[in-house]
Amino acid sequence: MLDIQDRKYANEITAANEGERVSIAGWVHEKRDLGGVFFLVVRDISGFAQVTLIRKKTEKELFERVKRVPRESVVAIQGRVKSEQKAPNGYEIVPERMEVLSEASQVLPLDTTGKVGAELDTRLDARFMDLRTERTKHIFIIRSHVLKAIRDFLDERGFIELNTPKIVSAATEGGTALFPISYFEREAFLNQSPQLYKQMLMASGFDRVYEIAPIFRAEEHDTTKHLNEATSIDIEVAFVDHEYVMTLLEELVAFVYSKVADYPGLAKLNSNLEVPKTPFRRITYDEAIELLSGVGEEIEWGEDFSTSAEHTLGKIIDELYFITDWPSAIKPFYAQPAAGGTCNAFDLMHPRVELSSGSQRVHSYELLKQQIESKGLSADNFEFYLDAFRYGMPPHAGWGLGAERLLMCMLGIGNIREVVLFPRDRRRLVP
Ligand code: AMO
Repeated sequence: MLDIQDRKYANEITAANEGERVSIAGWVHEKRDLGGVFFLVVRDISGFAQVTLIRKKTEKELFERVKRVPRESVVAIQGRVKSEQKAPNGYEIVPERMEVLSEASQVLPLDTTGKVGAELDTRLDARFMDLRTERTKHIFIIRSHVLKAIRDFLDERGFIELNTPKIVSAATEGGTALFPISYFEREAFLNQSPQLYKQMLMASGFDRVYEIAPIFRAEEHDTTKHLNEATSIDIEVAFVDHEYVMTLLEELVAFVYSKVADYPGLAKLNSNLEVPKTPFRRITYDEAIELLSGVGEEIEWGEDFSTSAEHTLGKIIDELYFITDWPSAIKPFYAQPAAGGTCNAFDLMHPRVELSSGSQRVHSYELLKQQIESKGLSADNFEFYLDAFRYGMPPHAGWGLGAERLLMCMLGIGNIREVVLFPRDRRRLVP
């Protein structure tokens, strides 16, 4: 048995290792038979290594075994490094031994070289295999970099990362979009947002918190921008207003773009990523309506923007922007009311889709209770939350940013499902 624990990654070897004996392990990406010469391309997470066999020089048994090994089988190969300018990373491996660690079935669900395209559904059904393609692999490496950049940014600014429950008793974002679950003898729900909990934490003295966690929305949408299980990046900050958290949000988004722009694998995605300049443009809800009416799209005051209105605005503005001064009537009960029926809430928009919403929150117990009731909700269901406002609650503000929306927009990806490992939507519960 080859000592595969001592293997080298494809990108750890260079022409400078000429003559050294190395072991590599990975998947059989491609096989090319040129008669007298046979190339086997082995893929690992770092890239590709070319294994070259010359019929006249290679031991016959090894030559035949390598030739027969099905594509996508997992192999370990030991051999000598030889410099070869035309090969990936400038070297090839002249093999001495090969072990097939796991033989792949002959008919593959997908072509991992990306030469033969596949429908998104086919790719998602065989996601483990789709992740072997360069494009998909880089999407998820970028996703990891994005979440790390966000944590770095917030940690640097004194935030604490906390985790709130995902099994809850009450809705936060309006009553319809909840997944009920049976919780012993009671009914419970999967949480739509950490909203109530992150606000309760403001009464604890933890004055800068964040959470990166799943949110569950039972919306029946079958669109390219909705998931039933999404990842929300939520923050809440005490002793500040909505303006403060908007600045934080635009700086965070610009920072994340700049980190992704520096990632070499971005080239595999053909995205035209441009790092946005801060501050982002701000328009009020009224100004948005005016812009829309200028192009013949009519919105009534107090109505949310439709997808088509969002697209029209996106075309007109064509950069990241905030919509501010929303009517209280269409924002949740926790948004702080302001003059003229508006509230201190905002949405951060990408020209394609909404990325985030947030607000300054109501921190007065009486007003909050009143707002809950004025939305037709029962204050009794919110007792646990309201309690936190009775014994010293500072003013506070925060936002929720959709991780998948951010990724899809930043990378120019058409369908949100592409940036989730195993997406949950109206039709998809497996894999
Ligand atoms: P909201 O409901 O606007 O606000 O959600 C915040 C952000 O989460 C993302 N998002 C989704 N992404 C994919 N699929 C979905 N079904 C989905 N639903 C939401 C979006 C959205 O902008 N509690 C407030 C936030 C706050 O005020 O702090 C909230 O949840 O990117």
